[in-house]
This record gives sequence, structure tokens and C-alpha cells, in this order.
Amino acid sequence: MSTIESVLSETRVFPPSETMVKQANISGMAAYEAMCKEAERDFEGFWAKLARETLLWHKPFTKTLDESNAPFFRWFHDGELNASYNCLDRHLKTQPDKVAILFEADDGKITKATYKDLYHRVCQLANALKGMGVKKGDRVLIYMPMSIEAVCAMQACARIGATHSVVFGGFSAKSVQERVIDAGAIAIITADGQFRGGKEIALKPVIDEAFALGGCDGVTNVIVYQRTGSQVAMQRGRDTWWHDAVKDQPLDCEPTWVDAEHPLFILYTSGSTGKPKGVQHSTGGYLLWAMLTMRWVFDTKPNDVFWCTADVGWVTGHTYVCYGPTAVGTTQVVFEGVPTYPDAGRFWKMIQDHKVNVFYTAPTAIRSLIKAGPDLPKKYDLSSLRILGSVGEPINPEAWMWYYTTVGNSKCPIVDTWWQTETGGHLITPLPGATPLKPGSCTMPLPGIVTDIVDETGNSVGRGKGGILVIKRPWPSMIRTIWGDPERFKKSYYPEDFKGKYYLAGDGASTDEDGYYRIMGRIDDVLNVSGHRLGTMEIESALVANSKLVAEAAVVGRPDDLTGEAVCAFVVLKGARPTGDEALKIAKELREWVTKEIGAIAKPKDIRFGDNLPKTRSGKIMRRLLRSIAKGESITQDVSTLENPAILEQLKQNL
Ligand code: 6R9
Repeated sequence: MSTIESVLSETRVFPPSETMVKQANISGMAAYEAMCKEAERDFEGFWAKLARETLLWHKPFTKTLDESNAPFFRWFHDGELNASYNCLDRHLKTQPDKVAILFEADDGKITKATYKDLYHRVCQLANALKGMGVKKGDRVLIYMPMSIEAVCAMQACARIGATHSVVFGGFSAKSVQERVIDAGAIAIITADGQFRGGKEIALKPVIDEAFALGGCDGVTNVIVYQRTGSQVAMQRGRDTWWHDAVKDQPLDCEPTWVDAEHPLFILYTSGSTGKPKGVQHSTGGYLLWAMLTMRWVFDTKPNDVFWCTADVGWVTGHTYVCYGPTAVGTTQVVFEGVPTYPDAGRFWKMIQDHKVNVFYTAPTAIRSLIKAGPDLPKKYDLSSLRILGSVGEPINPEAWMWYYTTVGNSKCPIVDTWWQTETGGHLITPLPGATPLKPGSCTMPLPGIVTDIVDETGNSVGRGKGGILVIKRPWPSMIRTIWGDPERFKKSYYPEDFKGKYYLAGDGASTDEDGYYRIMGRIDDVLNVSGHRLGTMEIESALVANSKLVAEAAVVGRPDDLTGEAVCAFVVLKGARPTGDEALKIAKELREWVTKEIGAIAKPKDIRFGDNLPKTRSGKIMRRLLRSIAKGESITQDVSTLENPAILEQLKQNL
């Protein structure tokens, strides 16, 4: 695990090779610095030029940035375009037969779709959706396995101006139901099931269960893609098989032009309160940044094979699977399975088989693959690799070095990309043909991105110090609002403590003397488990929702070698505090409960039972104390205000 000491003592620097610099889209530090200066000199002009050169506009915009209703910024808002047109139609004349998606199924079966295929499939599904009455501005929930069809589903929505909300296939029926209600979805696109690691996982039955929970009556159509062939219930009048829905549909579908601010998608993510936030993204600004970061950070070249391993249920799968790679016209790999099936060489074999040039994954995957087979990459021919990427959580220098030397053969720059669901795309990251790398640092902000580190009152702490990460100027792909809750948007991201002026990322960070950023982790009650965001309050709410068993619960994170952080729950039961087998049995029950309420990723790794929780006189749970207990640290805090210090001994007992 990365410790503060190992990070602070990091002195290794890895400059890009001359060959890398020479061939790069942004070539050398001077080029990067010139772009930063240009953005500083003429902020709006910088963005306007890029937006005109990069996107295909149906109606050109005249105003670049509207700050009149800050922090509800508007970018290019009087321009009109369509995201799916920008991703597909633009390639029809120039490279219709180029492979857009090379899909590898869990069992290794390969399916390819060219840009022309993808275009026709998107158009047919878009026509089917239209036929079902889905219109511009309607919300469609997508609950799909990794597949060509998942990309089609998202782009078909974009094509007709419907706003999609993808829910990760590992989330529970309850999560689906909550999101259907919050987004006001009128249609759902799903599959019968999916295969992962040789196992079949049901999806449609989860949708049925979500309906059974109630409140989903607004959904009048469910489209079901047949993936596993398992028997599923189809409700007449509501459920349609995908293949039936598209069967007689025309192969073309005129795109619905929307203004640049039109919501392309809503993606739910965890915040510091119990209720997930529907992060709303725009069409124009979002797509612009997806394309620019593909070119700048992944240095996309016409013959590249790009592979981002993220699921489309996360923002990384939105920007760097569905939209970015298609808009820039690259060939990408989409993978259904897991990195360790049939063995821990799967990623390396796929890189070899498909001659992947740019590979983008998460530190948690890297750590698990180091554990499973540190020498495995050497058995494969990974010479096609040019750039490696990392996302989702800080990458510890040890894992960085392994990725760099063993996977990249010490010749591939690692782009450690810091960003969030809310930022739409990379914000702080190295450029492969410019930035000298330091293991564990996401280096410097991209041109046009104005980041800083401030103290609690919003004042800059200066170079070489730590504090709170903020973004001082708006950027095109930023979150526009929280769906249906603009007040929460303002409070969460533009709080008054920072004069309401800076975007608060929710991360702690520091810079070194060279201005290199290091992310220290969340400063709010959000955990990062295997690169997935989870709110501690969300898990607490789920636990206490078990009103038969649970009286009270507090959830904290603790460091974990494999998953970065692990969920640790302190639980007070309604009955007596259980011990021995009884405690194990109830812990198992509670884990299953959380899986049902939220999803398996939120399942507490540790569960500890107490007669009570440590509280202050005013009744506040002393979470800092719980964090120390969870880590196994000795307690140095003042505990004199505790109601009942004896419970600390109980809570120290891990099952
Ligand atoms: C893209 C994504 C966002 C949070 C973010 C931060 C952490 C992401 C990181 C990183 C250090 C990186 N994070 N990338 N921390 N280095 N390269 O992951 O979005 O799921 O919204 O998570 O993840 O804490 O605030 P999201």
C-alpha cells in the first residue's frame, strides 16, 4: 500500500523517450506549456477554437461560455449538434469498414462491428425507441452487460435526444428502482443476463424485481437483449426482445439535433449523504472533452487499438468506451469478462491477441494481477503497447513500477489520470509525449484546466503543500447539475466556504516543489473500494433499513492492500450483542442484505458488533475513533467524553 512516507520520498523521474515525444499529438513540454499559456491569455477563445475544430455542429454556436447564472455554467449553448452523429456518421465516408468495436466475450468468442455496422445498429434501435414513443428529453435506464449492444443502447438514446442513465449491472433491484424513480425513466434497455468469469448472472430478473418493489409505473417499455438464452419472464405489452424490436426498422435514422447544453446522460454516483446523486452531463462540452482527451492523453493515432477495461456502468465506460473512442474513430476492444478468468493472464493474452496499443485500467486490477502472477506478463508478447493508463484511485508507487517495467517493458508512459464522474473526462494527468513521470503522481492539469490546492477558507496553500483540491475555472465537460436537485449541486460542489467560486472536488491533494499533484484520497464520507465510489452513509442507511435486526450502524473505511479501501461496519443489533457462531451467522446475513440493497461492491468486509457505538455527549458518533479501530491502530484520542468506554474493547474484536 502507498504510505505517505513512500510517496513523499519518491524521487524517481521518468521522462518520455525521444521517439515518444517525436510522434506525440502534444509533443514536448514546451508544446504543453504553450497551450496552457494560450488558455490563460484567452480562455474563451481557446475553448471556442477547439470546439469549432473538433465537433461537427449542425448549427454553430456564437457564445462560448455563459457565466451569468454561475455555478450553472453553460458552454456553446446556442449551438446545435448530435452526439451519435459525431461518433458515427462522421466516419461513414472516410472509414466505414474500419472495426469500431472488437468484442471479446467471457468465453473468448470474438465479434467485430465496423463503423458502418455500428451506425446501422444504432439507427435501428433508435427507430425502435422512437416507435415506442420515446422522445427528446425522455429518460431511458440502461442495465446491460459489457457488449456492443450496450454501446448501441447509449448511442441510440443520444441519437434521438433521449437522456440515458446507465446503471452498473452489479447493482441491486433496489438501486435500479431508486434510479428509475429519481430519473423518471419511461423505458429500460436490459439483457436476459451476462457471463462473467464463467458464471451466468441474471439481469432481466433484477429489472422484474425492481418493478415489484413499486413506483416504476412510468416505465412503459422494456427492451431485452438476448445474451445468455436463459428463460426470462416477458410481460406482454411492456417487454420486447431487442431482436424483435429492431427487426423491420430502417437502417438510417435522422439524428435529433439538440442544443449543446441538452442532457446527454445522468449517471448516479455516491456522495456524502445516503442518496446517490444523479450527475447530469451536457452534449457539446462533454463530447468535446471526450475527444480532446482521447487525442491528448491517449495520443490516439489512426491505426491504434485502444482498450479501456472499465464497465459502461461507470463514467470511465461512458467517456472512454462509448463516446471518446468512437468520436475519434479508433478501433477499441470491449471485454465482457473479468481479468482473472480463465486465469490471471487474460488481460495480457488479450493485449497480445488484439495487438493493443493503448491500455487503460484501474490500480485495483493491477494489484490483483500482481498478486496472482507477477511474472505472467512476461509470457506474452506485449510489444504492441505504446501507452498505459491508470484511473479510479491513487496508484501506489510499487504497483506503478511493476506496471511500468513488467507490463510496459520500461518504454510505455503511464498516464495516471485523475478525474471524477462529475468532471466528465481527465483533468489532471501526464501527457505521454511530454510530461516527465513520477510514480504515484497524476502530475499536472491539462491545458485550460485551472486547479489549485487551498485551505479550509479557500486560500491557496502554495507549492509543496497539502490541502483541498479545487478547480477555479469552469471547463466544458463539467457536471451541469444534480438531476432534480440544483440546491444540492450548489451545496456539494460550490459551497460558501470557498466563496461559492471554486469547484470542490472532494479530494485532498498536495503538490511537490515541481508542481506535481498527488491525490491523498477523499475528504468527505466517500470510500473508494476497488476504484468504485461508495458513500458511508449509503451503506449505513442500507444496514439500518434492516429494521428487524439492526438498531444502529456506522460505516468507515480502512486501508486494504487489494481494494485500496475496505468497508468496515460497526453494528448495534436490536437484540443482544452476538458472539461466536451466532455473530458469524448474523454478519453473513447482513452482508447479503447490503448486497440486496445496494450491490455486492458495497458489502462490508469487516463487521463488528457492539452494545453501542462510541458517541460524544451530544450523541455524535466518534467516527475518527472507529477509523482507528478499523485500522487496528491503538487509540490515542481523548476518550473521556465517551458514555461507555468498555464498548471500545468490544468493537476491537473483529469476526
Ligand atoms: C473516473 C473516476 C472519482 C474519485 C476521485 C478520486 C478517485 C480517480 C484517480 C483518483 C487518485 C487517480 N480517483 N482517479 N485518485 N488518482 N488517478 O474514477 O470517477 O468513480 O467518480 O471517482 O476517484 O478520489 O474523487 P469516480
